Amino acid sequence: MASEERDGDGLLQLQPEEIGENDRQLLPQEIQRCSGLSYNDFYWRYMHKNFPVIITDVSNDWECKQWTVVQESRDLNSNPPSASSINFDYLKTKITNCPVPVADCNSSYFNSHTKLELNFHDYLERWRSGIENQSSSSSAEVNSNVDPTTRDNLYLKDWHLAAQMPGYNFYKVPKYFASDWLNEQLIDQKKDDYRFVYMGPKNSWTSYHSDVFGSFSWSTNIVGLKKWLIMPPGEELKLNDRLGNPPFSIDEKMLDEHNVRYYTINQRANEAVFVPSGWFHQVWNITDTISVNHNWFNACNISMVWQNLRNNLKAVCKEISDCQQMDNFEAHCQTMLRASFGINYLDFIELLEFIAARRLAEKTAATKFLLFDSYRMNDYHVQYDLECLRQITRTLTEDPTIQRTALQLEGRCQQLLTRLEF
Ligand SMILES: O=C(O)CCC(=O)C(=O)O
Ligand SMILES: [Fe+2]
Repeated sequence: MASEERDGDGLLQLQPEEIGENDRQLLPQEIQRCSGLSYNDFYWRYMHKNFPVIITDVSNDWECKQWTVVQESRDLNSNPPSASSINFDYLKTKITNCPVPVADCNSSYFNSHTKLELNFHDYLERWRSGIENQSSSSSAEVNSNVDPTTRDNLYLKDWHLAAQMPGYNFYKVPKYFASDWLNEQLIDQKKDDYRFVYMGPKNSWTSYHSDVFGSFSWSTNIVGLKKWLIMPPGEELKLNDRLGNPPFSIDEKMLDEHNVRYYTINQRANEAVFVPSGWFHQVWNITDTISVNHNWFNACNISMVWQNLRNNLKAVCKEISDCQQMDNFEAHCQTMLRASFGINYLDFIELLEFIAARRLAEKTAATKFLLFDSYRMNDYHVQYDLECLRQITRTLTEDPTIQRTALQLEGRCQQLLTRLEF
């Protein structure tokens, strides 16, 4: 697929999809590692096909590179000759001692790691002393009586650092991930966004899951190594128990025993992993690791997010079906949907309205909006977003719940459709 390379100047050059002879939907043997991929190629070959990819060289010029220090090895024959480690002092000077969300990977509560809140500098100190204790005991490891499960295994995750310190530009969203309807709205409205920092010691891990809303995620390692096990949508059903519940944790042996089709990714520093919608995964930090990651959706996966929203509403309604006679049953279900899923029908429609208003302003009033302060869409991109917005809005207007409901959502969807069908 040939693409005109104009991404360098911040212009997101999308062109109509070219369906090639070899673009069959068969799953490739391996997840590819790409460098120098164009925006257009990423868009159609990976994001639109909902297939993972690893992109190299994404964080070379990020300020947060300084969160790490290169340790020169004393052993000249060692391989690799030098490794990076965490620059605890720099982190402390740059970031205040604010409360941060931490998961204890040594303990679980109702199928997730136990959560606690620590002050950032205290977290760093515990991490640093964990490393020191480990290196002082490692030489005597064979004789050591230290039970690894009694050591700290604290994972600082889902930390909204970018929102918390808006003036601290510690990273730059790679162009590939700039078409992001979710954060475009949330950042503008100063609401809780889906931009995160993760930092954790060797052996910290994230349990088996698929991402919030059925969104995409991208994850870039600043320092360290992560191992991922990831499977295409549908494969996860092979692992559910008789009640349909997924396991808390997986490994290769379990996946092989259940004939699950899966991929292993070994993600290094400076690499971004693109995680498609609905792909279940588990992630281990093989070394001390820091990563930046976003969840997002856009024209490519908006219909999957809508399907998830519908399925979750069904589940919520079923759960409280004994209250069906209540006057405001439908409104109550929407409240529960927001509480369990994170958004409800109104939130979803408001997001579509927001993106539609911006794209229409770009098209009709030539107003240019910058995505993540850096990127502009070309005309075709704006057009393509509008076409997808039209399709999803049409789907919404045909949805029985929206038509039936006393929530007055149908009128809003019709109005939006009229604006989009000019
Ligand atoms: O890095 C991790 O621990 C988890 C990352 C993840 O689940 C994601 O980016 O979707
Ligand atoms: Fe995830």
